[in-house]
Amino acid sequence: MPVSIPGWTHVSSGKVRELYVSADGEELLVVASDRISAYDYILDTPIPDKGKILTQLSAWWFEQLDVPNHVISLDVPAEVEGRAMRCQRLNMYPVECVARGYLTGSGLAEYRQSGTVCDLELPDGLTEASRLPEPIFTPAAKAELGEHDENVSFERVVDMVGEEVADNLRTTTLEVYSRAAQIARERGIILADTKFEFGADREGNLVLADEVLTPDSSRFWPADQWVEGQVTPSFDKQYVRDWLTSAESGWDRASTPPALPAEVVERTRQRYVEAFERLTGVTFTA
Ligand code: Q0Q
Repeated sequence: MPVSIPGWTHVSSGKVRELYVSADGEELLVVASDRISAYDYILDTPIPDKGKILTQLSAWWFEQLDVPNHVISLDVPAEVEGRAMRCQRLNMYPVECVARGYLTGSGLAEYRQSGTVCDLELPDGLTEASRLPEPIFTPAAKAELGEHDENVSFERVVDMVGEEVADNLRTTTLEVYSRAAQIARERGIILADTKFEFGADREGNLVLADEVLTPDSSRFWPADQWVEGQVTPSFDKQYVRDWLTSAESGWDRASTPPALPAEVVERTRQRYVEAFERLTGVTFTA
């Protein structure tokens, strides 16, 4: 049950986040919980401070990026101190704006099926974790909670939002991804792909929204563990994935996963702290 926050009305739950609207309807409070998902399940065991770490990371990225964004303030109600952002309410575009610099996941599956991703021709001979010749825009239509988004062509996006906005979504997505990937790579982290969400303000300007460039909205890989052709370990979730698929967990992969051992929780928390500190250069304080 989402926490009750005086002056704010809860309006929506994501897998690991909650959304509230202000009394005047003009502001949103985006709250990050300590929940973690793996293998499309929301695990029963929280990762302490995960919501705070990812909110502070997202806020840092918004400051690094020279793009209009929806963040108003980190001055939020005490109930969600450190794990929420007050944001400008926008008219959201129904498009998950994904940028990929490397081929994996649904992009790789589509490529193996058709040689294309979102109708984009790619070179022959690509494999798991191949670095793409240049980053690509691979939009998806938003799915209901719990369902996978559906990769769509650029032409489909044009049909959804019009050519000018579609062009702007693609250009801005690729520019922001490339800048962020450069910053991350300088710090030993590969930003394999990421998902942005955009909205329009009252004047129709494109505004970057949601969370940005966190391990929940992106694939973060340790650069020193990347080997083309092999599944690269997730910077943040590999301990959880490895334990869940180990004999020790006894998980059958068909039901809700078991509670995580304290050691897996602590090592996973440390990975979020490490990602935050390596990227931002700031020491995380809970
Ligand atoms: C908006 N969401 C995401 C979500 C459930 C977050 C609507 N600035 C905005 C934003 C943002 N960010 C949204 N709507 C209007 N203006 C974001 C998917 C969903 C919990 C947290 N949904």
